[in-house]
Amino acid sequence: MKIGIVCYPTFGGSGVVATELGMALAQRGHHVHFITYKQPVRLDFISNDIHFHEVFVEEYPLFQFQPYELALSSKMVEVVEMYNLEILHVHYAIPHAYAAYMAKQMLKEKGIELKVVTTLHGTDITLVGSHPNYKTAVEFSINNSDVVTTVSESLKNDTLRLFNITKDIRVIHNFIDFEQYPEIDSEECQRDTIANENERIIIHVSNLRPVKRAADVIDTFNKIQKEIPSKLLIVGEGPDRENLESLAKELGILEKVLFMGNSNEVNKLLCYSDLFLLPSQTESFGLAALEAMAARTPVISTNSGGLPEVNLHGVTGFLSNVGDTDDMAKNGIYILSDLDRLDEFKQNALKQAKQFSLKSILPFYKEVYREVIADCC
Ligand code: GMT
Repeated sequence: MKIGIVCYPTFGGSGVVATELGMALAQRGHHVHFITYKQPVRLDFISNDIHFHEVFVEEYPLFQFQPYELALSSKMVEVVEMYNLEILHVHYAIPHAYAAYMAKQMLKEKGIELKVVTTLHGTDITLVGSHPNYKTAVEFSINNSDVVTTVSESLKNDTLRLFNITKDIRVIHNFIDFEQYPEIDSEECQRDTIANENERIIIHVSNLRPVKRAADVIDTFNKIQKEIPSKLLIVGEGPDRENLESLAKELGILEKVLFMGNSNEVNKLLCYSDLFLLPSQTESFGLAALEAMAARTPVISTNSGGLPEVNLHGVTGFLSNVGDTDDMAKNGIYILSDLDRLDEFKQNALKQAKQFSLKSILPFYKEVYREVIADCC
C-alpha cells in the first residue's frame, strides 16, 4: 500500500504513534510518506520505503499567522500525485483533517480519488477541538473523513458527546513496538548515577503543559519522599517547567528533583524507575504511561479519560481523582514500601503493556486501509 502520514513532528504522543505506525508499515513492505513541517523526532530511516516531505510556509509581512493549512494541503496534493498515494492517514484533527479534506477536493477535480483516514488523539476533541472557535470545522472534517478512529473508548465517547457525528468511529488503541523498545541491559541502565541503593526513583514524562498538572507531580513526590527516600526525574520541556523548579525550591526538595529536558531515550531512564506519576487533568489514552509499563514501571495516575483502559487500579498501579495528591502519595507509598510488592506491580505492568503490542494493534489499522482501498475506484 502507498500511504501518506500527516502528524505533528514533535515529542507529543500523537506524533510518536504516527511515526511508529509509519515505520512499522515500511518495515512490512508498504510505501510510507510523512508530510509535516519538520522531520518527526522518532523517525528513523530504517527502510528505503520511508520518505519525508517537508511543508514550507513562506513568511510574508501581511500575515499575522502563517497559512500552514494551505501549504499543507498543497503539499498533500503534490505528494499524492507524484507518488500515487492511495490513502492519507492524518493524526490529530486540527488542522490535519481539514487540510486533508481540501486536498481530497482538489484531487477530485483532477479525477484522482484520495481516501482520508483520521485518527483523533485527545485535545483535538476535548480541550481544543470542541472550543466554539474550532468546533464547526473540526466536526465537518471528522464527518467528511472516509474512516475515523480514536485511541480509546473514552475518546470515542467524548467525540460523540461533544460533536454531532454522523460517522462510525472505530477504537484502535495506542501501541508499543516491543522490538523497537528493547530492554536496556544492566550495564546501560546506570541506576547508581541517579540514586543510592536505598532510594526509590520516581519519574514523570510529559510536555509540561497545564493539562499534565505537573505541579501535582511535585506535590505527590514531596509527600512520598517524607516516608520513602527517593529521587524524582522530570523528563520533557514545556511552559510549566520554571514553576515546577520554583515549587520544588519552595518545598526545599530541589536537590531531589532532576530536570532532564527532552529525551529521545526515555527507556534508558525508565529502566531504573520504580514509579511513574501521571496526574493529568485529562488524558485520552496516556501513551507515556504505557511506555512506562512496557519498561516495568507501575503507574500512579488520575482516573480521567482513557487512563483506566491502560492503568489497572490495584494491579499495574493506582487511579485517583484529579488533584487528589494525598491519595496518589498514599498509593505510591503503598507500592514502594515493600520490595516484593513493588516487584509484583512491575511484573503486572509489563504484562498489561503486552496487551498493547504493535503485533496485536497493527492489524486493525491494516484492516482499515484495506477496506478504504477496496471501496475505492
Ligand atoms: O491531545 C494532545 O494533547 C496531544 C497529543 C499529543 O500529540 O501528545 O496527546 C494525546 O495523544 C496521545 C497519543 O494518542 C495520548 O496518549 C494522550 O493521552 C493524548 N493527550 C491528551 O489527551 C491530553
